[in-house]
Amino acid sequence: MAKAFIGLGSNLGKPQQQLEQAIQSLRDIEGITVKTVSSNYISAPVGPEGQGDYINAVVAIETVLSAEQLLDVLQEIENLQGRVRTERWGARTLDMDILLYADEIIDSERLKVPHREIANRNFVLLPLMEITSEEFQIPGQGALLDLLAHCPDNAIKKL
Ligand code: A4P
Ligand code: MG
Repeated sequence: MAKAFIGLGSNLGKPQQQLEQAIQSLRDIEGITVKTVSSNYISAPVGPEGQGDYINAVVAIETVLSAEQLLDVLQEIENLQGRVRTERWGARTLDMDILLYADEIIDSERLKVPHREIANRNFVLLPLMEITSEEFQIPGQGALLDLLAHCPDNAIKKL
């Protein structure tokens, strides 16, 4: 059994509902137990201009799936919810990223864990801190509070 953290984001098609539906899909999957769900946060888009604000949240799970199997599941849920991949960092109905998987550092072609942008995104660090602690360690990178102190100040509000 591994503990993992999933980052969710949406800025198209009723974002709050997209997040709720995605979390329900996670609950419905055998081999995944949803332990904690953060509040929703709204923030300005990072990436191409002209896209709407994002709703983000972080979910703590326990799973018997491997990290690669978990990625398959997340991509299936994204596709079910009408995700169309166009430009990098562009608008999307649903994005699900593996932020952390146990305390593993994974660097394969398909999968980088911890998520490679984790330290640059307060819309990931803040919800993660809400459901863990200020001292919580990102493998190889340090404590959440220290990472937040150096993170770009993307306008963000807890809903
Ligand atoms: N991949 C590698 N590591 C991981 C991981 N830890 N979790 C690979 C999930 N996937 C991982 O992802 C491309 C490929 O990354 C996958 O096929 C997988 O093999 P994608 O979701 O298809 O493409 P993407 O999301 O457009 O690219 P990327 O780089 O993953 O974008 P991000 O980092 O997900 O950023 N602004 C705000 N305010 N809030 C947001 O949530 N999100 C993004 C997307 C941009 N701006 C944002 C937000
Ligand atoms: Mg992604």
